[in-house]
Amino acid sequence: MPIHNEDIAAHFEEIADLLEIRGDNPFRVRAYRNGARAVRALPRSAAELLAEGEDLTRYPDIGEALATKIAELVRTGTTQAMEKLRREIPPSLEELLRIPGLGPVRIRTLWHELGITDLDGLEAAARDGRLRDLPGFGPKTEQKVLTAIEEHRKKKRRFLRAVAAEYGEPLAAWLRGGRGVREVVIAGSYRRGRDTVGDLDILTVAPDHSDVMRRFTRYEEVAEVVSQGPTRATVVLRCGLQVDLRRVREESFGSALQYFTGSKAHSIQLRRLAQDQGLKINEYGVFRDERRVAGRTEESVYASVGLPWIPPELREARGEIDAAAQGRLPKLVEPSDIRGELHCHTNATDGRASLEEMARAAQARGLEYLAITDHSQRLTMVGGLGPEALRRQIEAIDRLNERLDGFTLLKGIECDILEDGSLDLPDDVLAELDLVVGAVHGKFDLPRAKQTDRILRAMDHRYFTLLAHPTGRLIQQRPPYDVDLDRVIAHAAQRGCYLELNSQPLRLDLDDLACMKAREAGVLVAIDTDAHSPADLDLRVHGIAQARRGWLEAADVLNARPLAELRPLLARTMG
Ligand code: DGT
Ligand code: CA
Ligand code: CA
Repeated sequence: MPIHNEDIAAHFEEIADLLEIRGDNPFRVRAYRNGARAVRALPRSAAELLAEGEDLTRYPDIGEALATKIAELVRTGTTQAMEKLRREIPPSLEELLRIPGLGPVRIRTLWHELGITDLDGLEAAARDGRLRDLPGFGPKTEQKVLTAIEEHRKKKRRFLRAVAAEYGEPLAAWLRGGRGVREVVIAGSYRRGRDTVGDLDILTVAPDHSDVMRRFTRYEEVAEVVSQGPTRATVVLRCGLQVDLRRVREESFGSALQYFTGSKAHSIQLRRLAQDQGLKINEYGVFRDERRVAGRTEESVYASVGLPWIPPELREARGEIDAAAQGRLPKLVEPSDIRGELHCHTNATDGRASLEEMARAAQARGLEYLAITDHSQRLTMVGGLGPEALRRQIEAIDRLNERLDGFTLLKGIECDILEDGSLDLPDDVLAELDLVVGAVHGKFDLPRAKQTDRILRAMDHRYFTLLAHPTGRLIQQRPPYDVDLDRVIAHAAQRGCYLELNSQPLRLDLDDLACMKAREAGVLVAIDTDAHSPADLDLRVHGIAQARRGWLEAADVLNARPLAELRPLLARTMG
């Protein structure tokens, strides 16, 4: 059974959750959470690396203890630590952690005092009024718990795009090995580049006698076959991700791809346009009366109604059909347009590689420049830089730049925006930098007007260049802070500074709609990776997908500029 890095990370997180419920040592809990992060940051599958005899302790943040646990998990599918916890603690308790308002301490109380081990038990107890007398609870909490359970049950679990890719791409590759298979494409929201997906919709072209459908239902990671037939099947993978497979004929491939890529709203608009022209579009083809006039390729489907092919990321019924009809579809930004990186960390703070390692890694990826933007002093937990430490880094960068050939390190800082909108470092040291990336890392709960003023004030600072992760959202974990983003965008346009689209799979912040607004306002967006290790530089694909959903062209992207064009754009913000 193959084990993905995401499985290993989830295993460690589960251990951390269970340890917390048990009330274990916080350092041990943190060690497992850091372990999960270190595994997610690996450049390749841990199982493959081990099979090749690699020593995992060579990778950042992986010590002997963690490496041993990873090896045990890869070898046996579990760890003794987990098995021991599962004997002590009902694993169903973990789901209770997903209920807002219930932390490990309360869950332990529920378990010890009332013997509650799962959601049904909790719901029954709340309805019977048995929660209100527990220590740390009350009638209000009881009511909140009931509402939260209801919300939780309604929510269908969605998967981060990066996680869906980790499971979906190997499955697609496996299907490509089937007899006579000509095409395998993951369609649906995944192909449209959405930041989360509900399920995967895979389309294949293969002859009737192909084994592709059986290959699908017998894939080793399938936990449940929901339905199966000669042309369609649905399975659920062990990780919980549902996958639909449809086998179509070659002459229908384009129409089926168009149909199953969606979005539904886009396809409805397209079909309406077709109807006006006496055509009928469905998943089998484009028809005039009963005669098929198109459908083999997606291009032919769009051409049949007089449109150019529309990139999947745009298919959200946000004006793309009109734009296509009027010949003003954007020429969307591509990975190869990116010339440099404007936000990254080194081991001077919470990054895991040295200045030189980060520079070499960026250069190896074809970039022309890399801005070093470690954290500022306010973030004491990660050893944020004060003026002296920052000056030492500036000198180190100057020295390294003399040795680098055809590549330039830019001097920057990810400077905390304090509660009153001032910056976390004095002007005299900021003045020595090429750029200042401002970021909010605390006081997320300020009221809207205060939060907005705080950020606008920071942007007005004479050395402010770029606003990092402008809304602070963590997908499915933390909502954006309450801020008037329209005003932030308008202010950036007026002030002549820039906004970031952070490519970390959990952030993707700015999101697609905000990118559209930034573009309309003429604000350049930096598609950054916020890399904490060399491998993180590859996260940009996710940011690019989001940027494309936001209609961004290379001309709208700050770091699509070569260094010579970038320099004056940065200088303009620096005093
Ligand atoms: P998801 O899975 O929630 O992230 O979003 P999608 O867009 O992948 O939606 P899904 O999996 O329900 O369906 C895949 C595609 O199939 C969808 O994008 C468009 C197409 N589709 C599904 N149901 C309908 C429908 O009732 N009408 C039309 N025109 N298309 C549909
Ligand atoms: Ca889907
Ligand atoms: Ca589906």
